[in-house]
Order: sequence, then C-alpha cells, then structure tokens
Amino acid sequence: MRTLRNLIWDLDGTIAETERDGHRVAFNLAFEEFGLPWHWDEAWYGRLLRIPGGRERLLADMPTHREAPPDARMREILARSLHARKNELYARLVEDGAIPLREGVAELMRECRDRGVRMAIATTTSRANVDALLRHHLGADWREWFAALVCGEDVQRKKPDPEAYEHALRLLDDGPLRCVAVEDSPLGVAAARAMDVPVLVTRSAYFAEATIEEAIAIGPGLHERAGWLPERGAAPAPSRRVTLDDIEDWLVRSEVVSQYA
Ligand code: XBP
Ligand code: MG
Repeated sequence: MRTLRNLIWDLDGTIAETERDGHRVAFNLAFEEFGLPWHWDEAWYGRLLRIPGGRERLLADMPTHREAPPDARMREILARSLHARKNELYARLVEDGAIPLREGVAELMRECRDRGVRMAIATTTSRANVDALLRHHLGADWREWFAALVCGEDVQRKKPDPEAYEHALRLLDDGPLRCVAVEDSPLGVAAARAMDVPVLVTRSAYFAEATIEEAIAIGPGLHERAGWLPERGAAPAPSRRVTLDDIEDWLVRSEVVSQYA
C-alpha cells in the first residue's frame, strides 16, 4: 500500500509566483485607481509578506502613509475596498496570462490524478483568487481535481496558524502521515508541521534564502531534481522533474529517520 495518499498544495508562491507577479502588481494598480500615491516595490512587499492575508497586510502598512485615514474604522473600510478591487485586478492579470504555473506543477498534478493520489489545496488566499488561477490553468472543471479545498474564508486564523491544515485533514478524513504538503514559506511550513503533516518545500522568489526547518526535502522547484536536499541518490529517473516516487521516497526516509532519532 502506498504511504502517500494525499498531496496538499499551498497556492501562493508554490503553485505560481502569485505574490511578486500577481498580488503585488494588483495592489499597486488598485492604489493608482484609488488615487493613492502608494507603491509596493518587490523588496517592501517581501517584508510585508510576514503578515498573512492581503487585507491584513494593507492595514499593517497604513501607518506608514500620511494619506491613510486616521481612525481604525475608516482604515478598515478603505482596506476592504482596496482589497476587493485588488482581487478583481488580480483575476484580470491571471486571465491575461501574466501568472503562469511554476514549472513542474502541472506535471505533478497530472501524475497525482493518474496514480490515484488525492489532492487538496490549503491556502489562506481568498477563494476568488484560487478560482481565477486554477480555472485559467486547469479548466472550468478544476474543482474536480481536488478532494478538498480550504481557502482564506474557511479559517478564522491564517497561516502560520494550523487551522487551514486542520480543516484540510478533516475534509480528507485521513491522517497527517498519509499526506505531504507542498509549501514555499516558513509560515506555511509552520502551519503544516503544527498538524504533523510532512512538508516538501519548493523555494519561491520571496523565500529563496529563508531558514526552513523540519521539511522532508527542500529544493528549487518541482521541474528539476537537481538541487534538492536530501539528494535523490543515483537511482535512474524517468524524467528530470520531481515525481511522486521521489516524494514517496523522501516521506518514507523521513519516517525512518524520525523512528531512530
Ligand atoms: C497567502 C497569503 C495571501 C496572499 C494574498 O498565503 O498570505 O494573503 O498573499 O491573498 P499562503 P489575499 O501562500 O500561505 O496561502 O489578498 O486573498 O489575502
Ligand atoms: Mg505560499
């Protein structure tokens, strides 16, 4: 029997470089439309990513701008309007083809379908953003690809809180050690590990150098076996990309390591 029965995908940064090329760009377009002289460059947005949630990120940044309303209620109203418009502009960017899937993602998803490994999404981005991206890349029936879907609206607390993973495990009705999460950020890894879900890390633009502990494997992307740790050894690979066999092997080896630790 396979050890790996469920692959749980993070979305932002993992499935696509949505943060740098999508949300950030859409936020800037929304600022312009609202007549606000605000601009989040790549570096500043990278710092803001320590705050999970787009609306929460806006609220956290407001004290740095003198154009922001002085009282908390007005800030909340502005953040909600900006965030709603940002999500519309994000969907337009997706439809225009500005946000490709990361290399190797579609191949691994297809392999999961072909080999009966269930998939789930555990993201804290808004449902509309998930729908826009996956509809564009996987087609109108994208929802059928996934046995479980957890989005920002489904949780009270965003990552690194484990709630998104707790919810995904409940929907999958399976134990954490039958799953592998695919994540790109320390906050995402922390959320999965808090529920004992083993994690594979595909480093994204914003977390290329981040310190990440407790992953079963870390590498530069699913398209390429080279550069992953632990190395996959000399076994001949049928393709250059990371496959389900690679992930299952890392999973089994991590169980052996933890048994003898
Ligand atoms: C995603 C997020 C989200 C996105 C923006 O985290 O933190 O806030 O940045 O989406 P993860 P929203 O990759 O861990 O799921 O604007 O919808 O919040
Ligand atoms: Mg992410």
